[in-house]
Amino acid sequence: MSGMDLSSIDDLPKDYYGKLVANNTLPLWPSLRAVLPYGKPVRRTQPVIWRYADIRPDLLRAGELTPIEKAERRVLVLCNPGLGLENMQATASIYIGLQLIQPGETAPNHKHSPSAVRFVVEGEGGFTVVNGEKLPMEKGDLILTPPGLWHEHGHEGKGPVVWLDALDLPVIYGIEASYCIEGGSQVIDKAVGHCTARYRQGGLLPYASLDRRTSYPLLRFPWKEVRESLQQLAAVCAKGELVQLAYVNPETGTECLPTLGFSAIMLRPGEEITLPRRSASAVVHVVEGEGHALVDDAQHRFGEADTLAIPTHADFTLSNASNSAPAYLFMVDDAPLHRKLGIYELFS
Ligand code: GTQ
Repeated sequence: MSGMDLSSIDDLPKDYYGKLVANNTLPLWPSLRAVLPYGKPVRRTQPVIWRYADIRPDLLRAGELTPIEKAERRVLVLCNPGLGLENMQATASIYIGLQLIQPGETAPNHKHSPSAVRFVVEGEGGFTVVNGEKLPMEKGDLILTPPGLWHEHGHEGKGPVVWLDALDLPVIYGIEASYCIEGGSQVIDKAVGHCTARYRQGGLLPYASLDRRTSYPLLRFPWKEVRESLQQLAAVCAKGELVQLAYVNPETGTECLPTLGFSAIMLRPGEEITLPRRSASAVVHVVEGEGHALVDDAQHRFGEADTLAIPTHADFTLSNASNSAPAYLFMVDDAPLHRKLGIYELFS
C-alpha cells in the first residue's frame, strides 16, 4: 500500500511555520507517516545478542571497582544500540540488567513503581526477600518483585551470584510514573517455601484462595520444576510443535505481572522452530544449550547465558545446534502490555 506523498515543512511559508512554533503547535501532515507508517511499525530496536562470555569479566570487575554501598544495585545494563545506549532499553519496553552480588553483600530494601523480575544466571546462596518472604535463588529460578512490593537481595554462599533483571522501566519511566522508596530491612515473617509450597502443583490451589485472592500469590518459580514440566510437555508435543510454558498467576491463570510476560521454551535435539510473528517485543535468555537464532535478517549463534533482543513484529526462528541434547530458553515479552492496550496481534 502506498499513499499520496504528504506536504513537508518546506512547502509552508517560513513566517507561518515560525508562528506555529511560537504558539507551541506543529502541523501533523509532515510527520504523519513517521508516526503512522503503513503496514508495520518503525522499529529502532536491533535484533542484537549480548554474549555472557563478553560481559561476565566486566561485571566481575565492577565487583572490585564499585562497592555495593556505592552502587545500591551493581548492574551492567544490556542496552540496545538502535535505541541509544544511554536510554537503557533492551527493547522499546523492556529493561534488562545483569546484577552481581558477592558473598555477604546486601542490596538494600526498596520498592518502586516499575515491575521487576530476577532470573538467576549463576552462583549459589543468593536470595531476595519480597514482602517478608525469603526466596532462595538457584540457577534458572524466576523471582517476581511486582510493582510496589518491598524487595532486597542478599548472598549467604560462596563465589559470585549473577542474575538477569527484567523491568518494564522504559514504559513506566516513559509515562513519567517511575519512582522508588527506600526502606529499612524487612522482617522475615514467612517460612521458607511459603508460596512455593502453597502453589506446588498447577491445577491445585490452597482452598481458601477460592474466597480470598491476593494479587501476587506465587513469587518464585523454581527452574527445576519448569525444566521437568518442559520435558513432560515435550513428550506429548508433536514434532515441529513449539514446546513452551507460560509462567502465570496460579489463582487467575493469567500473566503474573501487569506488563511483562514470561515463558520457557525447550528445543528438542536437532529441532528448528519458527515462532509465530507477534506484535510484542521480547528478550530471550539461554539457560542451557547452544543453537542459532534468526531474527528478521540477523543470524546469531547462541550459547549458555547469552541474551537476545527480539523487536516487535519480528520474524523469529530458533534452532538447536545439538542432535543429542535439548536447549532451554527463558523469554520475557511485553505481550501483557499489548493485550491490555488492545493491540496484541499474533500472525500465523
Ligand atoms: O534489584 O531492585 O537492574 O531496582 C534496576 C533497578 C535492579 C533491583 C535493576 C532495580 C533493581
